[in-house]
Amino acid sequence: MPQTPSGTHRRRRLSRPVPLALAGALLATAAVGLPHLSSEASAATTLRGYADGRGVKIGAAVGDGPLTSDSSYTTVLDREFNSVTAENAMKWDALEPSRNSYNWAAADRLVNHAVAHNQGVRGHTLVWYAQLPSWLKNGNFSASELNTLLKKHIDTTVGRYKGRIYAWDVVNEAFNEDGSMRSSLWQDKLGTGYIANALRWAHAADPAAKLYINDYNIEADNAKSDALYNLAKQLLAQGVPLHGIGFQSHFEVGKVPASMKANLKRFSDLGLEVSVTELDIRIPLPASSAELAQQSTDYKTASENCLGVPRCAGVTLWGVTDKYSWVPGTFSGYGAALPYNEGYAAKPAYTGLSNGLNPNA
Ligand code: 9MR
Repeated sequence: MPQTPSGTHRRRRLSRPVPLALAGALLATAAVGLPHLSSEASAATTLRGYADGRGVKIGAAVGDGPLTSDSSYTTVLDREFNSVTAENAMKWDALEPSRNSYNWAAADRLVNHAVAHNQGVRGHTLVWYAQLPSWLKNGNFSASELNTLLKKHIDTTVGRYKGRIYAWDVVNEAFNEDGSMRSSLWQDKLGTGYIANALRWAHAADPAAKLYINDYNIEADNAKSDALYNLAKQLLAQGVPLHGIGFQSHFEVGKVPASMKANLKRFSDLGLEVSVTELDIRIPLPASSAELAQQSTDYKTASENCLGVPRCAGVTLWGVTDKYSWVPGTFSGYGAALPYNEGYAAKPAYTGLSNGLNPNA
């Protein structure tokens, strides 16, 4: 279980003879610093403890609301996760709501929080069809203007966080289910070449960041993942700086695809990193105990499907707790998709995920 009592640990320290000033300092720390003591005490058996031990990331998408207002949330986030992704704060509509007027506050808050808690940051996302500011979406820009705007967006955003973001989802959700390219502002005006350009610009802005193409419903071997595989192969052959593929992994309980591990492996065999980037496993509500048990198995299987493949960089969940998950708002009648319930109790899914990360489980 993730909760670990910290009292014993503290009392033991204070029972040693210590100078008065130091004793006072320790008492003061004990009064305000309980989460720190408890995170140290439980480090080996937390999700992040297991992930650190394997040299991989266990991440969570973080909303600015809970980050700034819910201390139970940050306690779990900082104890259990060694990586964070901005759920919305680094999307174009959040960063540049009106043209040339930037709002970095929420994105900066997350990056600063991560640095303070020794967490890596995955950047999400630079080029997407959705969450574009209306000045951009409705601006009737020419192809050459759009190219300039996209380059500026990438230079500015990647440049700002240079050295502090270990991986960027450069291109998000570029494909249709049948493997054709999805119609978008970028695809329609610039053609598929926007993908290589975006990757090159991002690489110039931060040569150390791993650059990803990210999508959903590509976890199985299917028409969409085949199309992405072919594009990835082409980009690599052209020397385009593509370093990884992000498998979002928004699953329904009992439906982790049987071909997931083999499918991730074929990308890894190209020399690419693979990451699970947005894992959640939704259940029709109310969730039965059998479904919660199946969800636990699914979390274990999904995480092992990545970690069992060479070059798996880690697993990120799309949230921490059912309290703030995007699932019920999008899939009517579904929810309970994350390892913590709304009251921050660890669900069976926590144990499944933990066992998936623990090489000795
Ligand atoms: O979780 C995000 C939600 O708060 C936003 O309203 C939504 C807007 O499109 O985006 C959600 O995050 C998405 C992510 O950026 C890309 N993959 C799918 C995620 C869930 O919709």
